[in-house]
Amino acid sequence: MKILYNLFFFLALSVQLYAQKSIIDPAIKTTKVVMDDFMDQRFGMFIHWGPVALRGTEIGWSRGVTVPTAEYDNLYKEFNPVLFDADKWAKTAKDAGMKYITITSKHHDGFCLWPTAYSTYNIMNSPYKKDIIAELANACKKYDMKFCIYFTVLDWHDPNYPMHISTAKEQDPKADMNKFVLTMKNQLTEIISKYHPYMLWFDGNWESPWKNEYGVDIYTLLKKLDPNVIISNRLGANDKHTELSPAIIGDFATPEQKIGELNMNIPWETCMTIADQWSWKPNDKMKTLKQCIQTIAKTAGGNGNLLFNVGPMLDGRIEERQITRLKEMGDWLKVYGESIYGTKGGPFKPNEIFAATRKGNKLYLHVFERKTADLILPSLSGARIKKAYFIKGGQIKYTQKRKWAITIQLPKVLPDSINSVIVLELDTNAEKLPVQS
Ligand code: H79
Repeated sequence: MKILYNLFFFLALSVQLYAQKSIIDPAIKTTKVVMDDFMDQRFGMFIHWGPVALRGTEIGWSRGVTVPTAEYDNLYKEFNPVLFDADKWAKTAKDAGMKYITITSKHHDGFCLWPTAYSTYNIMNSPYKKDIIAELANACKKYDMKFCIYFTVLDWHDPNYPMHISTAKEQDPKADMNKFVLTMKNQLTEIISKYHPYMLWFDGNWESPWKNEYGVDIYTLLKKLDPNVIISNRLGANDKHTELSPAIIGDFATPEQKIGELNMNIPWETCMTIADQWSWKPNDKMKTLKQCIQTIAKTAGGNGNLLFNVGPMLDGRIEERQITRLKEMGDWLKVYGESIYGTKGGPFKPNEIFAATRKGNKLYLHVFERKTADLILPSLSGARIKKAYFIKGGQIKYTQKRKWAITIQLPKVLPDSINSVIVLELDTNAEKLPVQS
């Protein structure tokens, strides 16, 4: 009896919890066709920018911490990036082999890079007075890049948002979340109708004022404005960034500053900085070319996209050493792009030695290091290799023996010191192979 009572209590509680969390109507969700197109792009540029570049500290987070709040909130009066050249940014991304650009329209500090009618804290009240978002949207069109917009749901600057600093412990009773959400909806309507973004990258869904119902409301509004706009999974209150399910609001998962795990079931995009900080920092420690290339290979190998971040300087330029690094990535992708774009990840989990991607009957092995003379792979569920060769570096010796386990004889020196890609042509569709644990 007691067990039955407990069971009843448990069920009643579960129903209540489930009922509390409204979910998105499946009929309005972004379609698989649209999501497959997004996932085929594989590589994009993230841009974090704003008046904070005048201090070189972290965007949003340094406000009221390393830069006094009043000082931070007045930086826009000096923000005059006269060397901003949207064309150059878009070309930099294009030359890096990137297929899309996502820029911060508004970060946690509340500053708007576009001329919004719903806040005076925007670019038109800086000495620069030009619509940065519009210029970049146009440059993206010219270079055939998809244009995407980042927008955070928390805003430490807006008096209607109840937290006014990152370290706030209590909510301001004078704030009004209904007004705040209305402003947000007006701004997002503006953004969609002015710039027609391919994707919206929401952030900042973890603070206490945010409620799941706001997220449902906003997702529903966005889908009315543009049924195909893609939406990141940071709109639901406290939803985990690395997860996606019908209970989570959004279309793709967003692991941050780490490569997502191999997952064939949900779309995901890792966002990661080229150096340490999201916004520009003088002498920030930049990743090596090896780290950059292996990051994109391991991300694609896990079946995800990579949104690689740069923070332009206060004068509007992206640092030359970063442009050079990005160009080096683009040069690698010019040779090896077929093993990244439009591929699926797996069937092996990426590790420190290699990652795998696949397309049609080809399995691509991205070899990072010659740890042993033979690279031994588990069997491919009965699939047989017909041909094996380096994309750049010629034929390769291999054996496929008992139960079809594979041994690849690596040359003494790998043809590419960063990532040598081997093509295994199979007698079957590599994309259908089950994931190997
Ligand atoms: O926009 C970028 C980040 O600013 C934003 N998401 C990406 C895309 C982000 N907001 N919050 N967080 C990420 C997580 C917060 C991390 C923190 Fe910290 C750790 C905040 C305080 C300690 C990092 C380290 C920021 C300041 C110190």
